Amino acid sequence: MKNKYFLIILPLVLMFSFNGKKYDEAVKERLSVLVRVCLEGEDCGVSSQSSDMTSSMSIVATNETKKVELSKGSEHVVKMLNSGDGGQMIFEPAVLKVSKGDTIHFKATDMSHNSASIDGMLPDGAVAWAGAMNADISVTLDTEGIYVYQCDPHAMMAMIGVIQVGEATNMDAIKQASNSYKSSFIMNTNRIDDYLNQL
Ligand SMILES: [Cu+2]
Repeated sequence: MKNKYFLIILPLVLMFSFNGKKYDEAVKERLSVLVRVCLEGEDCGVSSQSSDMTSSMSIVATNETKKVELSKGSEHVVKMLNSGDGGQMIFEPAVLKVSKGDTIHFKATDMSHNSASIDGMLPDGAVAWAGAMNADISVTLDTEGIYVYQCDPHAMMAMIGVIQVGEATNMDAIKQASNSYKSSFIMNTNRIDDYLNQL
């Protein structure tokens, strides 16, 4: 009886030990291939990983939005243009940071534009404005917060501008209002987000 069990168990023990050995060898082979590739290959291991990280870091750095600095003086000029550095149908500069009580002079440099504040996109209690077509208009901003304005005939092309007076006290309200406002844009759809991100 003992011999019978032994004959059954022995092959099993041998089989397991053989398989175990085979498995260890297979792992060693795979490891040595990895080590060899990493040591001999030029585009392998730490160096390629670090260059990947460097390039992705530089992408992040270039995507970082440049913040607009406070404009000096108490009077600022914004041109209404058919074409500018930032694209077609554009206010220049489109993003301004000024001090409370400063005056903005909108200049009808190119034809067929105006400057008008947008309902719900200026600070509470701020005075709205609506310039005539092809007309310069000067606006004094006495209420702190963010103002978004547009050119009426080119609002759908996102011909808009943003002015921050003092602190950005109403940023949350402006961002919320911008969600429905920008849904009417048929081009330059990222403009309002881009502009607000510069503040
Ligand atoms: Cu316009």
